[in-house]
Amino acid sequence: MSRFFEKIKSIVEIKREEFNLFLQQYKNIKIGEIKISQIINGMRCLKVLFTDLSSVDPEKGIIWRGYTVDEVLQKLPKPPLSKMPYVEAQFYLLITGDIPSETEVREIIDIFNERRKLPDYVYNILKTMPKETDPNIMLSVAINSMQHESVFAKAYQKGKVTKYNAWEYMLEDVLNLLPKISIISAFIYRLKYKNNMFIKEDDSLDLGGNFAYMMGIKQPYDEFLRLYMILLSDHENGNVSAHTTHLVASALADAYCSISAGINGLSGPLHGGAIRESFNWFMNLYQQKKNQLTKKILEQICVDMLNKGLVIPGYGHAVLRNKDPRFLAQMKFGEEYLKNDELFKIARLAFDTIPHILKKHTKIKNPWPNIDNISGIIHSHYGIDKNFFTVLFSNSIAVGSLANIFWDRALNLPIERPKSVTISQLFELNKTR
Ligand code: FAM
Repeated sequence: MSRFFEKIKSIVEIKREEFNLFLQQYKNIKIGEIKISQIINGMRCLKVLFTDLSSVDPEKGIIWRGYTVDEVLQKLPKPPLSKMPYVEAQFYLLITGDIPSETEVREIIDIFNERRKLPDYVYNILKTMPKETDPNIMLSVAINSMQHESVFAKAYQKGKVTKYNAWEYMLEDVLNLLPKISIISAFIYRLKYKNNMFIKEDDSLDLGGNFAYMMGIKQPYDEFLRLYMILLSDHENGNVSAHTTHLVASALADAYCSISAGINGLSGPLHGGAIRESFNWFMNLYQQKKNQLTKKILEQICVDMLNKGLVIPGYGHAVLRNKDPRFLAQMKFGEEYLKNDELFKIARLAFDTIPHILKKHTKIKNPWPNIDNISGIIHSHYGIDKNFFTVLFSNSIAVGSLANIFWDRALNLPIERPKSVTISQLFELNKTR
């Protein structure tokens, strides 16, 4: 039994007991009220989900297992000569709750390297898909195609899964699947954009380093991939993709079905597509104005957009009420490596200009740039096609979502089934108040 497995086993035993005691004691405590507007408006701010892996503080931003973005970037172990931590270290933190030592990260890297080989049929399926297929859909199909390999699903069929051991089978699937996602993604990238010139993995590299290497993109893109995959790994499990993964898994579906559903959840322009929207906006500004764009012109463009009722892409947030530290971390990377990139210069100008304008519109609760603001500019600087951005998002959310569904099984969370209400029921409820 590996040291990692032993550690997880002991944490699960302790947490499970704590969780059950907590539930017994507090299950009838009320934690809030529900307004009709919240039911209609996407359940915004309703505290109805459970995760122990992270929470979003409106002022500090995302807190992973008690650590802020800056603390995680500072404390997690890093590859030699790297400024960004191992993605494997973030996975370890999310799944165990502890900052790993070098040795503990090494163990995860070795587990991932042993398990990342793809079955041949995955390559064949990808090669035979229509060339117009969206790369993120290709990723979802490839993951689904491996579903019959699920250790959890096979054990369930044989009647071996119980509420005490379900987590062990889920852990096997999570560890088998997570390292394969970047290998599939790199293959899709080369297939679609690089004339099918596939690059073989480098066993000496960590997940982020190998992903960039297999895409054929030079340093420091590996650094950005590590940063990006950590920053987007988990956001309190309530966004569309993470919540979908959790919802599907709640019916005791395996990790393959659950994460491919979550990845499909990234398709919409309001979630996974938001990076592209923001990138397109900056690109249009650049194409229309070239380097003639000044603070004054940009101000006027934004005022005109707001007067027309349009949203400024890459600004605002549903929960955060301060600058998103995930944006600031990417900005810092940009300041170091993209200073002369024309789009980055526009994004910099926008950061100095737009918040002041948005602040004048009191209905806009957060005038600051969000996570999606400059990610596309940085990926594109290293040659990534904008249609591939969502695949990179999928790789990132897989880290947190798979850790989350492992804990769903460890804590025996039940199938999710909220109750719906009709307009007439809402009328009736209102009459009785
Ligand atoms: N530009 C113009 N108006 C904005 C705005 C922006 N960037 N952000 C918010 N508003 C408006 C919003 O449309 C709403 O207007 P109405 O009352 O007329 O409908 C009002 O301000 C109040 O909105 P809010 O409470 O501050 O934000 P929401 O929780 O409703 O929405 C966002 C949050 C992120 C959807 C919204 O800020 C937005 O549309 N931003 C631009 C698109 C974007 O960058 N999306 C990526 C978000 C990213 F974090 C992600 O989840 N992937």
